[in-house]
Amino acid sequence: MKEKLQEIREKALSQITAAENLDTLNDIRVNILGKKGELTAILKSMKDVSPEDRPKVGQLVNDTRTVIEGKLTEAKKNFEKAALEKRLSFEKIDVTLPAKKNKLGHAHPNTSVLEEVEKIFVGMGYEVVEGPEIEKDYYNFEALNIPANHPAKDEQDTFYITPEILLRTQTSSVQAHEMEKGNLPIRMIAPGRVYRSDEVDATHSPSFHQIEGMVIDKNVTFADLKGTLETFAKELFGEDTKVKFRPHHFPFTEPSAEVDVSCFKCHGKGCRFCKGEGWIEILGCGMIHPNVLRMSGIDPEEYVGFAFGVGLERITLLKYEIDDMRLLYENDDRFLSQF
Ligand code: 2NM
Repeated sequence: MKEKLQEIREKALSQITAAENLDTLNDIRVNILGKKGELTAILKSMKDVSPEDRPKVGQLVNDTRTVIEGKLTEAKKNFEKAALEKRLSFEKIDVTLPAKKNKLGHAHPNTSVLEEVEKIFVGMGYEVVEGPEIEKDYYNFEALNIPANHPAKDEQDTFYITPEILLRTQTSSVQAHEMEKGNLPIRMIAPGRVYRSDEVDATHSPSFHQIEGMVIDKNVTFADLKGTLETFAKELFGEDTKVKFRPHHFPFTEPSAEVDVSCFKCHGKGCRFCKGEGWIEILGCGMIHPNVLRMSGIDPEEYVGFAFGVGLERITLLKYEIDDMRLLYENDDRFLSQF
C-alpha cells in the first residue's frame, strides 16, 4: 500500500511538472483525485486494511492528497500568472485617445428658479413649508374667506374629488394649516403644485406651481410688504428693477394689490416682451383679511400680516425669455438642455 501511494505521488508530481497548460492540469486532477481517480480508489479499498493499520494508512493517503493538491494549486497559479503577464505585454492603452463624454443631467428651469426664490426668502428669515395637494374645501376656500358662492369654487375652475375634497387651487391652503397651529410669529413661503380646470395654451395649464408667502406678527405694515417685495424683485430681476403696486381685489387680503416690475429687457421703454407697456405683472399681494386670521384662531386686534402669491412658471418664462409654457412640461431634452 505504501509503495503504491509513493508511486501515485511521484507519477502525479512529474505529470504536474510536465503539464503544459491548465487543461492538462485539470485532467491530472480528475485522474488522481476525481471520483474515479487513483487515490480515491485507494481510499475506497481501506476496508481491506487491517483495523490496526487503518489510521496509519489513512494518514498516508491524506498526506499524499495534500501534497498533490498543493502542487496542482501552485502549478495553476503559475499558469495564470504567465497568462496575465503575456496579456499585459500585448495590451496597450492609448492615453491620447479622446475620453468618452459623460452626459450629466441638470435642474429643470422651474426648479432652478424655485431654488433661487427660496434662497431669497430664506435669506430674509422665511421658512419653506410644504403641504398636501389633496385638500379639504375648508383649507382651500373657507379658511381663506372665499365664500360658498364665489366663482372660483365653480366646478369649471376646480377639480373636486368629492363635494368636500379637492385638488388645491392655491398653496395658501398650506398657510391656513400653519395659522391654525398658532405658533406665532410666522414667516413662511409655501411652494408647490396647484390644479385648476384650465385648457392648455401658451400661458395656462391645468397643473402649475405657485409660491405663496405670509408673514404674521405684531405691528406688520403695508410698508413692510412693499419693502419685502421690492427686495425680492431686485434680487430676482436685477438691482435696477422698479416695482409698482396697483390696487386690486382678493377675498383673503384687504387692502390688496398687484405688483408690476419694470421690463428687464427694455427697462421701461416698451418692447415686444412687455407688449409695449414697459411693465410686467408678476404677483398678487395684500394685508391678510381679519376674517382669515380670526377663522384660524388668531386675534386680528393683536396680530397683523401680509401675504403674496407668485406663479412659478410665469417667473421662469420671464427670466429665461421662453414664450410658451407648454415647453416647460414636454421634457424635450433639446429644449431643456439649453438652460
Ligand atoms: C395671492 C395674492 C394675495 C395669499 C393670502 C394668503 C393667506 F393664506 F395668508 F391668506 N396666502 N396667500 C395671497 C394674497 C395670494 O396670490 C395671487
